Amino acid sequence: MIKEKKNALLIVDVQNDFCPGGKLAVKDGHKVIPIIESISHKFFKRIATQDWHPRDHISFAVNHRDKKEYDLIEAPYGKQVLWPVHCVAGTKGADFHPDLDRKNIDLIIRKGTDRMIDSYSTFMENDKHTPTGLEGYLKTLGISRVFLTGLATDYCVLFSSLDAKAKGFEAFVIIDACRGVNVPEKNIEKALDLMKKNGIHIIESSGLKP
Ligand code: VGL
Ligand code: ZN
Repeated sequence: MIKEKKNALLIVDVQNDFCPGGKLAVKDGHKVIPIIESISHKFFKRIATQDWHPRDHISFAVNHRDKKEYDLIEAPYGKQVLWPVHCVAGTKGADFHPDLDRKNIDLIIRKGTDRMIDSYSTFMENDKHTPTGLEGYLKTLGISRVFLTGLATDYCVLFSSLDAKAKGFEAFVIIDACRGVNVPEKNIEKALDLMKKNGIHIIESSGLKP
């Protein structure tokens, strides 16, 4: 029933650097993988995203003098958190986690590839102006409902869900298939509030139709 042509699964940034042992590890990040694998077959299209930065990327603290990790800077497009070096294009840290089954992925979208712009959302870069192309892919295929999973709940999943909704899709966050950074404190809680306020559905994988 759920494998209707209007439903797509978005697998956000399930990459080595966001999993335990990685450069920007999300607690229990790898635990989303068996859940994603268990529901993947229910979807018409499965899109995976990769955070994919050049080494001199604006979001890396080491690229700013007198700044440290998790400081905020004023970028040309607004506030930007400074991160440890992570997901450098072409490195092992940027690869999908080895347990994620690539054969079930229909499309890969890479984001954060411009040195001067970070990209949390898989639809639009942080300048809120530069598209990734995902909207066109989904709309061309007649997809109207986006189900989100992956890392991190309070960054890329949050901003992707908000943009999905803003672009006219119905958005569902499969919460047991997501894990968050939770920096600053209570950030995951705030993210969930913001999702709900914006009409994004928060569901459990067990609630999906067989
Ligand atoms: C992400 C921080 C920096 C994410 C990406 O995938 O949520 N978070 N880059
Ligand atoms: Zn990043």
